[in-house]
Amino acid sequence: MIKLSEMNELYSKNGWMVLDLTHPETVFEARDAIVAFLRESFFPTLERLEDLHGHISDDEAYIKVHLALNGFFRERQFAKKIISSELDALQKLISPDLCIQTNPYLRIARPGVAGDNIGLHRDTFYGASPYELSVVVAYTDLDEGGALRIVSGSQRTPESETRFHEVDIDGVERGSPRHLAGIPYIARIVLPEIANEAVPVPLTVGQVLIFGLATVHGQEINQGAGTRVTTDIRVVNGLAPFIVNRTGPETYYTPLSQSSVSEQADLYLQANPDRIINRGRGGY
Ligand SMILES: O=C(O)CCC(=O)C(=O)O
Ligand SMILES: [Fe+2]
Repeated sequence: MIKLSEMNELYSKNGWMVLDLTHPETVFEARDAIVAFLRESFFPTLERLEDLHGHISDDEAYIKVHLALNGFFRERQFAKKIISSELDALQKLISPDLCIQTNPYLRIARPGVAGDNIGLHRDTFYGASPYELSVVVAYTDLDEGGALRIVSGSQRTPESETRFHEVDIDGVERGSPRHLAGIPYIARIVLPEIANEAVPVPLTVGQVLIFGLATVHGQEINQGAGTRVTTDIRVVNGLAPFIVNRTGPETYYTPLSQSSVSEQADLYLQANPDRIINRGRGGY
């Protein structure tokens, strides 16, 4: 179990850390519900989520399963349950004022299928703020081959030195089902000399990987034996200055927690709108 002071130290040094959840049962419940849903809707003989790729016959079936699972995950509000159960640690790491991504993405990466991944990148390539964090929850154990990779300390490297090239992702059209399921149609991938510095971060179910969106991360291809099923849940300080604007719906973030000081300040500002100096929480 990692201590809070250690958590801050690791984050300051590397821009990421692995956390053992204090309530891993929220993740086990979500994992079991996902398996039950897949058995009922698609694959009656599925036993372990790791074996999902063996049941998916082709890309068309993959897309269907991916979209259905994304919908199921969102509808059941698993992200909110998991993050809420870990509120203490996250509030100490980030702030008592937190927002959570309203509709996080569920990733399914079959072993050996490059098109299931978005490659190594930092989300600031796409306009994310360096204040935002990704909390990656694993529903399958991920060994070195199946794990996401991270470039430690890359959050401090200027964008001008973090060069990327754009690649078309196979079978993903703008507005297509896969695009809507969280795969960009054009991926911005770091150049090989940066990708080569990335190290795998193995996870077991009950652990989460937390990284800032300026830290280079991702997976080029799942080289593990099993399917990778994860959700990356954005969490951000509710008072973060969104110096880097992101386009997108107003509802990208939902407020999750607030200090009483911020609550009272908000009430003051509601009563005195002329005093509002920035757009505040989740104000994309
Ligand atoms: O899980 C993945 O494949 C990508 C996750 C990611 O890029 C993120 O959390 O920002
Ligand atoms: Fe990312």
